[in-house]
Amino acid sequence: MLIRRPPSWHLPENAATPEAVYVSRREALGAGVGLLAGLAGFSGIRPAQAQQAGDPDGDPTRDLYPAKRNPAYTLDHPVTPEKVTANYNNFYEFGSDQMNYHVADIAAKMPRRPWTVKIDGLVETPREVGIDDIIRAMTLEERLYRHRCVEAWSMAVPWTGFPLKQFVAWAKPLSGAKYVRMETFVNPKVAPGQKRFFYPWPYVDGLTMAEATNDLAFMVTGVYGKPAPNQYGAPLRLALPWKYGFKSVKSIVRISFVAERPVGLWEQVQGAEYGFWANVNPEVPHPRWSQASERDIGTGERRPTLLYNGYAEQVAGLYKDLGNEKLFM
Ligand SMILES: Nc1nc2c(c(=O)[nH]1)N[C@H]1C(S)=C(S)[C@@H](COP(=O)(O)O)O[C@H]1N2
Ligand SMILES: [Mo]
Repeated sequence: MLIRRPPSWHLPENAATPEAVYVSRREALGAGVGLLAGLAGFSGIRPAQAQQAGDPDGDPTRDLYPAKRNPAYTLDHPVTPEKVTANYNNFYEFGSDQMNYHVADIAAKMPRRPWTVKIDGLVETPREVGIDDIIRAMTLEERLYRHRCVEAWSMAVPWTGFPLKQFVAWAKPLSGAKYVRMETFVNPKVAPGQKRFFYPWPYVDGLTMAEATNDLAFMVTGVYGKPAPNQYGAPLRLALPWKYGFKSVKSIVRISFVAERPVGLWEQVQGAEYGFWANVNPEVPHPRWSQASERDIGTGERRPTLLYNGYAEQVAGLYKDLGNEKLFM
């Protein structure tokens, strides 16, 4: 018999998790790091997995790191330590929030190569390109970005990658293209979360062409000055720092230029709570929790949420004429 448990997607962790578990998770991320480091090897070195296909140290683009930092992108608070962000991941293909500890280790087993990206839809020449050919055709740079999850936690990360607008120009979309749709791989053999049929895999999301060609839209290949470990969405993920994190698709295998607005995975699952625009706004609460403040997963501090996650100057203009749209969910 199938026992159906209600899915607990995107619950704020203090509501979703019994207090005891919540507290011990915090301890593990803070005081307990030393102990866990001995067991699992924080800092990216996991003895048991170092030789696996998912090891970022064996990445064929390793020579491109560290890339030059773009000084235009600064932060008003410190970068979150790698040992924290590397072990606090939202990546449902590899487990739900309640399994945060394991996401990194399960994801580490995913082979990083061969990896091809299908570029299709309204483009001059639809094609499939090897990830290394894409990365080497772009100019890598490092940017310090804030990241705000819809669950009201945040971090600040040194991503390496290339502007999405550089990729868009290279892909040569046709004039009918209005949106960019991005899709994650499907492989339940390496991604056990994809055996949970409740979710309409593959993970999909998208953005408008105007958003995609805004300077801030960034394709991530690396983090902390090296190729990104799998749990961050290797070998290619999106970063849209003014939007809730669920818009930033991980481990992308397909990028389509389309005329119709794509419906993201979260919008499909729960359209009343997760919309297309998903811009960060402290004044528009999620139906089940406030967005007025956020918790920094590095320091544990609470700080006020900023409109467009602090990037209003760069992106507010994109939304000037969209008064009737639900821009903040
Ligand atoms: N394919 C895929 N992409 C995804 C997700 C996911 O579950 N699957 N989670 C999203 C959410 S909700 C967030 S907050 C970020 C988390 O990125 P991080 O683990 O690097 O912090 O990835 C986003 N991209
Ligand atoms: Mo998120």
